[in-house]
Amino acid sequence: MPFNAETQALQDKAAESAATLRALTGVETHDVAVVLGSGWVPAADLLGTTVAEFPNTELPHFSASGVDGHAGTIRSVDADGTRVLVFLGRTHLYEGKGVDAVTHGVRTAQQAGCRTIMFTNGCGGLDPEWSPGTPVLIADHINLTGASPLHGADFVDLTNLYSPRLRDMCREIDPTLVDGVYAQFRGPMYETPAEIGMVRAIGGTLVGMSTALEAIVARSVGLEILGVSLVTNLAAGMAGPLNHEEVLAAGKAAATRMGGLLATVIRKIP
Ligand code: 8IG
Repeated sequence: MPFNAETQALQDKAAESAATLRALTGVETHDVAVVLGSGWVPAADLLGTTVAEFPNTELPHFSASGVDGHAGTIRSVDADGTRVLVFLGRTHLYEGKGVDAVTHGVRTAQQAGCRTIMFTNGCGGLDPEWSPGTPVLIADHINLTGASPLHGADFVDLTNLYSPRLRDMCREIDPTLVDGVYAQFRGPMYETPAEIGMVRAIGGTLVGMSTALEAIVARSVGLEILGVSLVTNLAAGMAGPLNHEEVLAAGKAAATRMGGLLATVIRKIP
């Protein structure tokens, strides 16, 4: 895959990160990357046996990541022989570090050998039937950030961005899983009710602050993509104030269930 010069420079940095990853984990090639977003961290322990774990700042070109000043963590997991690269936490666009910081982990996963990447996130839902804790397979996205993570005249096709094959595998495991269309906003503010009205009008059913830009880069480097959202709240203007404890409990139970789903899908991927 020939990259333009600007993109190649980013790929080279990611190759340096991947080289240090190999040294720190002793794992020559990772197969599947998993990015765990808000509320998904309990899923990490269900994926397999932890081989190594360290702050992402141990790798060159990773910056300490934002939410509660916590550095993100990288974990190498052995899932019955499938080597899984788990990112616990991600860089968000609203942190102001730019699109390249947001997507560096994706490029690193590809340089580490991954052929598949699974994005998870916590988000708001526009379907009133989706109570807190409902998992939704991302079928497509709408990028409302006003940003692109690509550089130069890089005309990347985004049809079937979220792999129909991987979504089918998920539904074989859990037939109750429904599809959604994820609208990424820049954040960090939540939407206004009017903005949620706009999202509904243009066909979005999930709102969040991640994933779309990362998925674009994942496609541009040839990764097969799975996206799973955990609806943690109804979108703005759709409900009264939520019971925070209820939301947290629903999220935790769902994350455990979703950890099982991801663990099973990972083992099904050739
Ligand atoms: I959790 O309602 C979570 N993340 N943009 N809107 C946006 N991001 C979110 C939301 C939400 N809930």
